[in-house]
Amino acid sequence: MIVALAGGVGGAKLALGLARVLSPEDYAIIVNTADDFVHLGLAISPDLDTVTYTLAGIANPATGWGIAGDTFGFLEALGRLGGETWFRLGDRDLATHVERTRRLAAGEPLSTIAADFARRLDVGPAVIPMSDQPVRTIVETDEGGLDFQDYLVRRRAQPVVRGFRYAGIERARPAPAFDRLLDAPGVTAFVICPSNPFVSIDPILGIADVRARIRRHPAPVIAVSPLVGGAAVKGPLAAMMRSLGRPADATGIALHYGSLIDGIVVDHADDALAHAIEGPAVRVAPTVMRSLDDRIALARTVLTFAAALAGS
Ligand code: FO1
Repeated sequence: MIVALAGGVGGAKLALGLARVLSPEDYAIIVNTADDFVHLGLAISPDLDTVTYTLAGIANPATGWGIAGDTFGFLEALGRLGGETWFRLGDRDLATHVERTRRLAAGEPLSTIAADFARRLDVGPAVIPMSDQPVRTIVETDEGGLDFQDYLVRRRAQPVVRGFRYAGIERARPAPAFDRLLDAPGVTAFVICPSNPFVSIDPILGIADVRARIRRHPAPVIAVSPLVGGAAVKGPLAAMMRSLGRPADATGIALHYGSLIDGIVVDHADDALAHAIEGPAVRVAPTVMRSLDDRIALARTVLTFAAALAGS
């Protein structure tokens, strides 16, 4: 059983590659929910939807989020009424948010809804939110604390980042299916997908004693660096690392995860950095995923690396 930890667009690419090489019953994706927010009165879970749509093969290929070919009639009509249109909700995507909001209000746990949506979209592997309790990333910036989507989308990640808070994380517990996997002897590897460590992976690791339980589990932990050649493949990560005084490259990622990881996969562009990484084993391989074949090749690299570390 392979357990992947993923956030949004970057993580979803490797999550798809793994889905192509693993049988569904041997694979689960734990998804960050600290990007979630209530917008227009709707419960929005961007990373859950990005992973689910990507594995269902319906994600917008240009953005990685939202539904391919979606229309925006609702948003146009909302704009005419003076409503908030900065967060672009497509008409088909809207159905997900409306139905999730209804089922949450009826008292259903987020993980039950996520599992049902994945099943209805013919997604084989388990798509599991990190927690059924709300956790919200607050980005501390030079303008004060900003809700995550405000920072990333409305402000286009312009404010300078000073730190992060995860509101509600003290009360959060791993979702039941995640909790079971943390103790499952059948788990043979944990894969930290190339998502932003601060806003996509740390919220998952920061829940209760998740980090300690992963560390204690005998399965190897493999991370794929989301930074290639000192730049983030997607999103504001390199700028975040710099404003936090961290090396904005794969060595900074290895330092960030520290003793949690047994191995890290870095791109050929960072071959010269490989020797500077102390602690985890390093595998140099193509990590930029442009095509489906790239996603599958990286998945195979990760699984081969994990097997080698498990055997050692
Ligand atoms: N990201 C944007 O940069 N602009 C948007 O208008 C936007 C809308 C959106 C709608 C639904 C959804 O599931 C995701 C959406 N995202 C948008 C992406 C989202 O903000 C980020 O991908 C995650 O929160 C970070 O991984």
